[in-house]
Amino acid sequence: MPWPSETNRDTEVFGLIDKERERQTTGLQLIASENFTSPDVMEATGSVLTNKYAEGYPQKRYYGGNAVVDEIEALAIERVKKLFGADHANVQPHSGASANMAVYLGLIKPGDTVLGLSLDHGGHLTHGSPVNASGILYNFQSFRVGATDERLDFDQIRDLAIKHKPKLIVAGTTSYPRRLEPQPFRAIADEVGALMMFDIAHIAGLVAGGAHPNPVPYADVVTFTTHKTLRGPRGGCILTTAAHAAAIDKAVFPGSQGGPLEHAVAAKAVAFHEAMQPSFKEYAQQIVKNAAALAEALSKQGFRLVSGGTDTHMMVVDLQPFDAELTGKESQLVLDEAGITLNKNNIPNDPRSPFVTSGVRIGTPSVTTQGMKEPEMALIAEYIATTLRNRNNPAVVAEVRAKVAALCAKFPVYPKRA
Ligand code: DSN
Repeated sequence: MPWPSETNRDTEVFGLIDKERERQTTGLQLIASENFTSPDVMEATGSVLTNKYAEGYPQKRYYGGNAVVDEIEALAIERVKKLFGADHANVQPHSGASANMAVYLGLIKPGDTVLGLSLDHGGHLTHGSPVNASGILYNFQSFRVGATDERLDFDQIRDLAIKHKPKLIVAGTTSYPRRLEPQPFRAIADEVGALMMFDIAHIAGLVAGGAHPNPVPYADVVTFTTHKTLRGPRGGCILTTAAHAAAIDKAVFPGSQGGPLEHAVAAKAVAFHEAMQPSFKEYAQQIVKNAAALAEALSKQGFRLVSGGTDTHMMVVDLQPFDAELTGKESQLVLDEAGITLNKNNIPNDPRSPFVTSGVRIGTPSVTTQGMKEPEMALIAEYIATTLRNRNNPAVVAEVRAKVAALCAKFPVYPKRA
């Protein structure tokens, strides 16, 4: 039986995919949680492995025909253990949110107290937001960044830990631009008898490339996504000490997922291989250097950097000193017109709602993959500032759009199609 695509290809969807490819490669992609995966990662993602059911784990499957899949998943596990120095890995979580929920399911009980960073101060939805299952099922208590330095305040975290006696402390962030030292979290967890989970979704690539401290030796469990700085396929992963391996595996399957996405697992294995290459270290260092250069250039343009700057791949920009009327929402929209993609983001203690915001979040993983360096960061800051200063002047915005396209043309992401 032929597939309909042999005689009547779905030009509608493939036309739209081409359009999206054009958008991604002719504009500046500055969303801190995105990246460009390699052609090899995409090939594995689009492979025949999408056809296979493989509930269970290597050598313990519920379906036949998994000899090859077992080899692929075992390879992914061995590679990621080596990359991060972990005792045990589960490569099946479909996403970071699935990974985090599996950890809660495996290590604590509904109603148990957990300590995590508040979403509006840089935490993640799955770190106890009241609208997320984490906040609905567990008693999350939140810490916040310090009022003056906008950095994690370990005295406050310790006080809250002593007061609330959490079963689990969640370290990790989605819009916090500073280094996350694992030792102080471990010390507090030990003092109050809590387990410690470190969510390194954003910084996994920096950790793998040696550009950020590795929390694996300190944490009971480490979770991450594979598609951000790590530059793999969309998906999640959990690393654990041997003591928690069985509980975590059980919580992923059968606890919270069914059939694993083995095409994604294969693509994760490819990404782990790529992250083990010496060039990935250079990549990770350059992401951080680019972020520092961009932060400095933006501050020269009159923006304020939350916490004064960045040590990582991202920065949160307070728009208020640049223009008190300008919101994150408006900035995101007009920058989109100029071919500059980023996201609106609350700044700590933001007077505006999360739908409007007084800030934007900017990251350098994608532009660094393209090969851009410090000189291009200065241009990007200039393009952002010019667009925002002239947001009511479509001609200037169009001029910036043309400059952005010209810059991107000098740094092609994927080989040109014939
Ligand atoms: N959506 C991701 C981010 O942008 O940080 C977190 O899951």
